[in-house]
Amino acid sequence: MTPLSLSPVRLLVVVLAITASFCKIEEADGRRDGRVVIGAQREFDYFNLALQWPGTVCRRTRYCCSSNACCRGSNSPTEFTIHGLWPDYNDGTWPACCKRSNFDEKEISTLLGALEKYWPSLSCGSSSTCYSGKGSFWAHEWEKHGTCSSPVTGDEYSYFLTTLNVYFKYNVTKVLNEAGYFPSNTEKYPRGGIVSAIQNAFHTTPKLVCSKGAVEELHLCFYKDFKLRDCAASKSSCPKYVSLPAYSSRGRASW
Ligand code: U2P
Repeated sequence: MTPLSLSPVRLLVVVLAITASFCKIEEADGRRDGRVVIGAQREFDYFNLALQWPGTVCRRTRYCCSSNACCRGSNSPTEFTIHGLWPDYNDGTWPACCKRSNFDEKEISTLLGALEKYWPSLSCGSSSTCYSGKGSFWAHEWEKHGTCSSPVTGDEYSYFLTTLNVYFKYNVTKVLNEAGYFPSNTEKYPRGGIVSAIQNAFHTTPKLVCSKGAVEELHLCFYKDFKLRDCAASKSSCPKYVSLPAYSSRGRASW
């Protein structure tokens, strides 16, 4: 029997398997609002370097584990760390899980020290990956975003190296500190002041993402040659005055 001449029963099994795999990917992505284009072949338009603010993310930590950088006590991160380098479309959607390329930590073994420090997981538990079930935060970012970036950033190693290099080139935490914005559990800062500080330093408009009035993420956007461009204008999730919480030790050890 040639692969194309399937019996009706076999055909049904194949259709069910394909449907199940798509459901799994959508579940892995955690979004069902139509903004994710799974397994997209169309090339993306720009990059979004998504940085997270540990002071805000770590406030949600309830239980601690060895993989959660929020649980490192005085060694926990106090600067913006990397969430991911995301390829995006200009229309506000983005591709995800573009190729079957399972994450292999060995490929980035020489980068692990830098990744632990600047691209740490800020939660416990495994993230969903596109095809291989659960994995590390890095596995998730590679399979979901790295495989779609690869026409520009190349293989797994190059994706992580490129992201680290872009992160080092644009030190957002330093810019904010120099403009007088420091982590604080009492101060509120004007959202416009934070945006202006980045605009003045990098001549680009970032996107701020907030959770309960606290800055949770800052996104810098790039053309595909890594020249800076403005992030797409959208309604900010941040109020007029925002906080930049200082890290305070959280969570109960459970490992
Ligand atoms: O915003 C919630 C989650 O959606 C994914 N996202 C968002 C904006 C964008 O341009 N691209 C994108 O992928 C992120 O998913 P994650 O990488 O965390 O799985 C973001 O957290």
